[in-house]
Amino acid sequence: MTLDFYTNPMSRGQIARWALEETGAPYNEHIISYGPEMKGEAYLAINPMGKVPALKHNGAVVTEAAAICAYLASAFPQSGLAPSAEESADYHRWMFFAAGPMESAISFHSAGFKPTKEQTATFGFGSYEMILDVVKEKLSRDSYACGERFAMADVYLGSQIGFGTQFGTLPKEDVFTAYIERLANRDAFKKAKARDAALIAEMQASKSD
Ligand SMILES: N[C@@H](CCC(=O)N[C@@H](CS)C(=O)NCC(=O)O)C(=O)O
Repeated sequence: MTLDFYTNPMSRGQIARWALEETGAPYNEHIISYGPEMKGEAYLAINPMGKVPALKHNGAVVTEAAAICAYLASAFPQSGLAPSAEESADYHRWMFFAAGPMESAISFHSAGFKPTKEQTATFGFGSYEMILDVVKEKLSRDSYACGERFAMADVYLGSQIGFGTQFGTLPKEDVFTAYIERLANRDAFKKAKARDAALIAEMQASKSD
């Protein structure tokens, strides 16, 4: 079994690292720097988008942080993070919601774009306000994406909410803070974040040398 993880600590690679740590599977880490290395021939052969994260498992490449989360949950069923039959609807619904409409709404909103009433009907994300209401209502009803049990969908949904509240692209509502606190208690979360923080510190130290 070979598991190669391509990332930069200051990226959505943090989501994939958390997912990897949740599986407990050993992996080889490849730090890809922004700029020429990420846009160079060798890395483009792995991800033609020239973006991180990417994963190579036994030779097969998976890109897109959400797809990496979902892939890992099914590739390592012993981690118990794939959904049961009863959880499957919620799992897929919230994973895709977070990766598609929610991410688009946050990006457009933070870029200052406000869709017209007509555009909210044709844009898949509707509007930032709609997304916010829907996800707040969900998390005031349930502790996790699939109800009362943590699943891999929470790595992705929780990361969107965590980054959003951290960078100010989502409001620091109590319902979000409480969800993030539940997730941040996980050993895999702590291990993943500690590794990325150490790499960021190393990068910053080498810049100031
Ligand atoms: N949709 C992709 C987005 C990946 C992405 O945009 N990664 C950024 C870092 S967070 C990146 O690699 N940017 C470098 C670039 O485009 O040059 C995912 O979810 O994995």
